[in-house]
Amino acid sequence: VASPETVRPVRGAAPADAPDSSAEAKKLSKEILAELTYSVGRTPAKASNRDWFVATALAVRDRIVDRWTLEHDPERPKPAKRVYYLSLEFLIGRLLFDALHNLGLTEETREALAGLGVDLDKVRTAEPDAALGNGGLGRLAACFMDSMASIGVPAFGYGIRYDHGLFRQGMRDGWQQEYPEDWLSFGNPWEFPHPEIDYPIGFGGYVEQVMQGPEPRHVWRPAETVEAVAFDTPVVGWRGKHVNTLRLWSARAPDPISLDAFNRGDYVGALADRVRIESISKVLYPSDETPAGQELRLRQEYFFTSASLQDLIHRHTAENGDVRSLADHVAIQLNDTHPSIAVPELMRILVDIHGVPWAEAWKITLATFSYTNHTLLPEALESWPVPLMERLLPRHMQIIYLINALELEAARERRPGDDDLLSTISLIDEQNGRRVRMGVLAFTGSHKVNGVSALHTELMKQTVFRDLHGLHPDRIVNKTNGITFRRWLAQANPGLTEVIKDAIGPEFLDDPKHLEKLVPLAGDAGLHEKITAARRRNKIALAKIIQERNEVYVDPDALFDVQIKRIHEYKRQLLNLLETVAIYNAMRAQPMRAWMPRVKIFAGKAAASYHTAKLIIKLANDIARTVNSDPTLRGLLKVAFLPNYNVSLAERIIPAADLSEQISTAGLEASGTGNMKLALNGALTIGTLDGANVEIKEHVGDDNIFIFGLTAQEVEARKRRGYDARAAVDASSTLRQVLDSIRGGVFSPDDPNRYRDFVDGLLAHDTFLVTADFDAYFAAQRQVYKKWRDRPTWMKSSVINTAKGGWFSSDRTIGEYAREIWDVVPDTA
Ligand code: B1H
Repeated sequence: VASPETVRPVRGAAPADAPDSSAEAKKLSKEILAELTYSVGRTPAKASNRDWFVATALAVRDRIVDRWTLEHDPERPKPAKRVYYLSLEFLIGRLLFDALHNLGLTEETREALAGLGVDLDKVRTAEPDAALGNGGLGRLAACFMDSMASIGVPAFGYGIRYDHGLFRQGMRDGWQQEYPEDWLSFGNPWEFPHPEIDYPIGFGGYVEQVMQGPEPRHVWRPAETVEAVAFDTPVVGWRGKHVNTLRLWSARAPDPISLDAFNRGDYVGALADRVRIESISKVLYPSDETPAGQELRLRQEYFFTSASLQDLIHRHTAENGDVRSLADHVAIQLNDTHPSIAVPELMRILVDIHGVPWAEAWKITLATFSYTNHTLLPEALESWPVPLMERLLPRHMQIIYLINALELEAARERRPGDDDLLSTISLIDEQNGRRVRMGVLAFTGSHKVNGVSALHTELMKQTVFRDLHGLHPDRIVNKTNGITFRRWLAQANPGLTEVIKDAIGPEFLDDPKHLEKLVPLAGDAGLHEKITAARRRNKIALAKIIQERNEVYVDPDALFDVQIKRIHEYKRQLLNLLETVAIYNAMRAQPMRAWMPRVKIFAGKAAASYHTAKLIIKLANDIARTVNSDPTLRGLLKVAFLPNYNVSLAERIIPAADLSEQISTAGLEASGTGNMKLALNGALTIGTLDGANVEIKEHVGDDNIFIFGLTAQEVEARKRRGYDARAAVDASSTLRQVLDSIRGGVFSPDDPNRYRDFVDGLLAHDTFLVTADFDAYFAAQRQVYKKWRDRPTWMKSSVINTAKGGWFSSDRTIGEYAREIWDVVPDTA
């Protein structure tokens, strides 16, 4: 191996002393060195892993850009229709391996760097995670970007370029601490800033009527203007066939400084306006499922929505001339209600600016938009106070009133006398101090509205959108979520991927349906041995992370029982913790029984203001400390709460998991996507009949999943009857003991009352039916261990989970959106 110091970067010539490698690796090596020298400005001798990362990313980016510019070549025919995916969140994580894998350059790059004395795996981890999202909703948007580029749907993703993504989670004494995240501090080699692509975004002010001919026109005169500046990241699809664009907007003040204030000597005041205006794109709101409700959030929503609409209309009119043909060439997907102000904004642009008559503009709007709902939790349904909307977006508020009047009028004609109906479908909620219901707005302005799993879509029809569904029975459709296999199998789990390739050939990399070829091999002992060996390596790697971060030793041969997701009461991490304590009590009662070794692994962030979720994290850490240091257990039970869960940590945990915890209260998890990632990697699911678990069960079969607990219907019925947690606890001595020990301070000797109110609260109002499902969950866990003892049977189920995972590919999901919602034909050629 050449020592880095001896290699001289020369543009145009391969390093003389590079190892004898493939032509591609030689070429890459040369390009990486050139980037290191001329773009990063470092010599190999002085270069850090981060410098090498930037140089490698830039070299790879050049290859992507070549294809990107080809696709946007003015000589090439324009795509008939483009998709615009509007999302306040894109949880993309690291991009280097995405790009390398999709371009087929991973091994060549490894070789190129090795020739320079550099380890690709170290370079890989030098890339910061782009954490521009909270959880599943943001990660889904990132998977969709990958799939749209892979199956050839011409698309732009539009969002916000937050300076600070989701906070970093630290632990102090087992309590979550939030620290600012700083992904941009060393620059971002993937993005192209476009300071010349900027749009004015107005706020406040008033609306004027001006006469232009006989018809009055409304003109909004904003009090304040912010500039939205574009930053583009190319998104390359599988085998490099297509490259789409992720365009993120950054806020810029029109005036960098107030010279008046400066000249008066008020140096802070001179910058105050700029700081205030640019705060729009500073931070991602860290709330998951519970909207923040602050003015800045509404500003963020309007800021990126308006910039995106201006941009796509500009592109449309440049290519097609007339704005009235918009719906023929443009499909806009609203990722939840966060961009739903797009509905009145498009109406404003069409009617006020382009002079399109209202009725025609409304047709265009309906044909252009579609909306994805991601949750039914009542507290998650966004609404904005009318006075705030009137102040910030006065013209939009007028348009919302007009849309509402016309919709209510139409409904009144169809259902005369049904006043209850009118109050539920109204855009204005009159019950809670007059608020605009963003879900109703998005529904009303879209031709299709989708849920994210079969069950969730059914519940949408029966609950929040019941009356709207009655009026528009063809509008709600289902699009069960999916995940990109390229990241979540091939990149995250190369060991398993190789084993599968050996067993059934490489076709599954192009089309995951081929994974089904594993079904006839599911009982094959030789295959089990290879998969077990691959998973064991992943478990050793995860054990090392647990050792480093938590200072806890775990046995790689133990069952790794994994619950990784945002911390939420409805996701019921508490149920898992109660079972942990139950088994801890049982082990202590009979320490010499032949217990199977097990590790309970938790990870996830809590919203900073969500006190109960933070207390659950503390409880997990208290239980972990007590259990891990109890010598009577002989190390047979370990508990680890891994701090700072993010995409990169998920990529380490998922390939090492044996058991996947998907135990939300039925009816409350819209879909879940972690459930799909874990099953695909061969973990068995223990779960309720909730979200996409239902469909996972249908695909893998009842024998290959552990289903327990109340169904969504039963949950409804229990709640209607009035659920009494105390009675459930009285009926279960195991649960009684568990709750007594937590309440009494067994796990919090430093503060014995820490969990007293919490446990009392659970007994008084068990909103998420933790106590109702406890016995069933405990029994299901016993079934897990029964099967785990019979390793061939377990492994057979594991193989079937991987084999049947193909359907959960986001390529399948995006294909369905394209055909059934967007009316776009993917170009898979
Ligand atoms: C999901 C959200 C969400 N549903 C509000 N809703 C937010 C709502 O910042 N906010 O205000 C942020 C996020 N996220 C998740 O979406 C569902 O809980 C999952 O079940 C689902 O798999 C995922 C993707 O559809």
